[in-house]
Amino acid sequence: MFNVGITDKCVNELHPMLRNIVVLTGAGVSAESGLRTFRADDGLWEEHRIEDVCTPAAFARDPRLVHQFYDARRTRAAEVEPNPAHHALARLEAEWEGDFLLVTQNVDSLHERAGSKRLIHMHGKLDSGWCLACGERFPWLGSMSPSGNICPLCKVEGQVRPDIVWFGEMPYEMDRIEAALMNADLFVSIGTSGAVYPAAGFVQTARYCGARTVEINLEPSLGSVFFDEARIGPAGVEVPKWVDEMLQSAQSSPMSS
Ligand code: BV8
Repeated sequence: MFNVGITDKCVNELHPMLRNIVVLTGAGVSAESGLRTFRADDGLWEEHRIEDVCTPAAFARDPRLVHQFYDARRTRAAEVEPNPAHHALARLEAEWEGDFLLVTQNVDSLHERAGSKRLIHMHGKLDSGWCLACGERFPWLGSMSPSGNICPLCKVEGQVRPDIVWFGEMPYEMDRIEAALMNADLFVSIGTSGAVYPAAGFVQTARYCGARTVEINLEPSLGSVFFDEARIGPAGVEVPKWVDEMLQSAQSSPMSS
């Protein structure tokens, strides 16, 4: 592990003030579960152009191609299991006395399958559908391709789209996320390249509002300069270690109410 800046001693010293935690995750936290990231050599964007599969214009132009892209990811996501990083974050949420919010850019459901509850999918979910005829959203399993694409509520055919935030679309629950960032004592970013906004700007907002900022990633992200501490290594190894440290130091100096 390569640890820049804060030593364990400082963490313990500072800990009494670290009540409110916001954690942001990206594709890197699900990589060890067997889900591809976007920008790695074998990443999703190697085979698919964002313009063809991840914009409203792409869906209007060729819904069949977009459904194929998300049907394949929905099938794959159902085949894999949460890894130690997902489980460690669920444990931190369950045992942390202060405020805790997990914001994920991921559309897989590995966080909630590991037990996370205080969770926001800011870019949507694979196992959710959105009917453009009646505007409703609902759980969706399996293929969304034209043949079986019937809204379970209004019964209109062919108007259900993936409930995913595409480029140019507003991410979900931005107000709740902004409020948590402004109230955070600690902001931790895990497994994300920091390439896409507004998520890539969260570290600056948190930092500006006085939070300590930590990055856990396989390599420094594009926003690494904004982090007080970088823990470089696989999330499945580094996140459980970091969570153990946080919970141990919480025990050694319980939070004043
Ligand atoms: C919007 C869902 C209006 C789909 C996604 C400001 C400046 C410039 C551009 C913009 C700007 N503001 C907005 C834009 C435009 C655009 C944008 O940011 N473009 C980029 C390309 C420059 N943003 C938008 O369009 C956004 N919408 O702006 O609306 C608005 C918004 C707010 C307020 C007012 C108006 C919407 C963007 C959302 C698009 N949808 N995903 C899907 O999943 O198919 S984005 C997608 O890419 C992800 O969700 C994520 O957000 C993003 C980056 O992916 P990562 O998760 O970080 O994955 P990546 O592969 O890149 O990196 C993986 C990392 O993990 C690497 O660093 C690697 O080292 C590490 N890693 C790998 N293995 C491991 C590991 N780490 C630890 N352990 C391991 N084992």
